Amino acid sequence: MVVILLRPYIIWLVIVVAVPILLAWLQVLVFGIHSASAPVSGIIASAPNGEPRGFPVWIRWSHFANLFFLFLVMRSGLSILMDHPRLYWNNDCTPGTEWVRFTPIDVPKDRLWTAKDDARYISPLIALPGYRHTPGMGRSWHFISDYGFIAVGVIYVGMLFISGQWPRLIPTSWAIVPYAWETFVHYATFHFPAEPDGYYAYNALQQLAYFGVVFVLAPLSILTGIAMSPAIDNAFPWYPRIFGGRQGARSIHFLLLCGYVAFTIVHVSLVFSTGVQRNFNHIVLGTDDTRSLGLVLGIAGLAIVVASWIVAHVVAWRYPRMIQRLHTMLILPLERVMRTSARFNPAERYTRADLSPYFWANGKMPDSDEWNRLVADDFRGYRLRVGGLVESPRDLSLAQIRELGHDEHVSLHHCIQGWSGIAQWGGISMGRLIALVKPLPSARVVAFFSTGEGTFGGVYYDTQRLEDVVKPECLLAYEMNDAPLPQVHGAPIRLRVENQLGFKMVKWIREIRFLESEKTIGEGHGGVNEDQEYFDLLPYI
Ligand SMILES: Nc1nc2c(c(=O)[nH]1)N[C@H]1C(S)=C(S)[C@@H](COP(=O)(O)O)O[C@H]1N2
Ligand SMILES: [Mo]
Repeated sequence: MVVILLRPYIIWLVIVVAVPILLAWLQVLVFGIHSASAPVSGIIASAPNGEPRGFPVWIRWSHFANLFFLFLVMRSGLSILMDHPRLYWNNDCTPGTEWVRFTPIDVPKDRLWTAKDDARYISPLIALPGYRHTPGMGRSWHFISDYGFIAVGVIYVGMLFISGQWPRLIPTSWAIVPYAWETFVHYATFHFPAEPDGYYAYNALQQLAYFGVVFVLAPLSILTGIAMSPAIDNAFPWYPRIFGGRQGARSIHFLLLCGYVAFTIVHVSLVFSTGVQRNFNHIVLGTDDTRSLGLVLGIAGLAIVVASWIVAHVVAWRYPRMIQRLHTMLILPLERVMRTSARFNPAERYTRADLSPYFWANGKMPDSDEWNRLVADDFRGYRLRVGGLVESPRDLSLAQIRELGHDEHVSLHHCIQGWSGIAQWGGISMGRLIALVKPLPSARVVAFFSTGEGTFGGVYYDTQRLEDVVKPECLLAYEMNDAPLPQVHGAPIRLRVENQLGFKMVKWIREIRFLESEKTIGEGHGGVNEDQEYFDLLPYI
């Protein structure tokens, strides 16, 4: 299966891996091997008194903490990835245009195939929490461990500079490039070089690899992660474009994961093949000797890491609400800024020239008698009930809604599963409805109830903060791509709220209710997905 998926890329893999090895062999055959030792880039971190310095306690603990969080990040990332197991370089996500996919399924053309139908099973052995359609829990874990990963990174890089140990990692001369090549030639042709004592200095290739992971891979992962956020992409449309759009960022985010995995494999192999006891003593005990204690404690540490995966998996399914709350709590300050600062108002700049030729549909089509009657008379009998904490409740027909006005925008849709698409949406801004029904001062939250059901049954509903629905580009849409809203996309009326993820945009709306709090409806978590699948209440990211 892997080979089948990789087939179009074999040529690239060959070029990237085989060509340098070939060149290395060629060089050795023609010029011979120069020296038996790997060139050190010339910098040996030393203390002010000239003593060489090894790994102080902060390096050792941040190494462990980084390992701990990075694995949680990678494993939860895999869960999210498999919820839309296709990667693209275009914003449209048209099936067939993906550059790689992790599903054997060709999207059927003769029937409705929703993005949720397309989600895959992933084993909890490799992903957190694993199983099917779990982006809520996957995201909670991903973000919770992100904070750990970022905090450790900030402390580590800060200490690197404060302690003066930065020349360990950061090259100070271009000479490192030819040195690194020489080292590579040694390894690639099995002339294993005598290593510098890694406790004090690295060989040039090693230094470049560590530099790359810390100063290229990690920051790029953070930046491409941010570029998938609906609120960021809408407020700063230039930002995701740096990475080729939201899907470009998503693809790069995945390639960076491959980078971490490749690095880990090589790093661990070399740790074990170049004096495992000594290497473990360096990073675990901070001593430069060959006792076995470091290895023993190191293996125990790795056991803790593996145990954390099992614990995280169990907690995810036993106490999902706790994880959802922890995620909410940690993200709260950031969310407040994104909701209240006008800097984060949607300001997308797309035109009709950008419209996606394909737009994934999601969710369960309604199938109730009420719905079937509505469809049978072409929605002439449709009434939108607007009530709750308002001065003048209304029952609006489709014609009356259209009379309220026409607002429109072209926007990039961000689904929590990972796909996106650009469409034009026409309808009335929520502002117009608010002017009509006049919410009472006590109204803080707006709930949207659908005719359709949630994935696990029950009414599909979701809620918005009042601050968000009065922002530009929050629409009750009755039109998509200049035509009446198609049934699969939410006819006759759906919500568009462009600074948030797709699941907040209730389709097939039958009722809008103004409330003091979301806690009084459903299970109290603010939406059917929030109740049943632990999605975030305010998904700006
Ligand atoms: N009633 C209802 N509304 C819904 C859903 C649903 O399942 N039922 N799915 C949501 C999700 S997850 C997304 S991404 C968008 C998808 O909108 P689309 O089907 O027009 O692409 O609708 C949202 N609104
Ligand atoms: Mo979605």
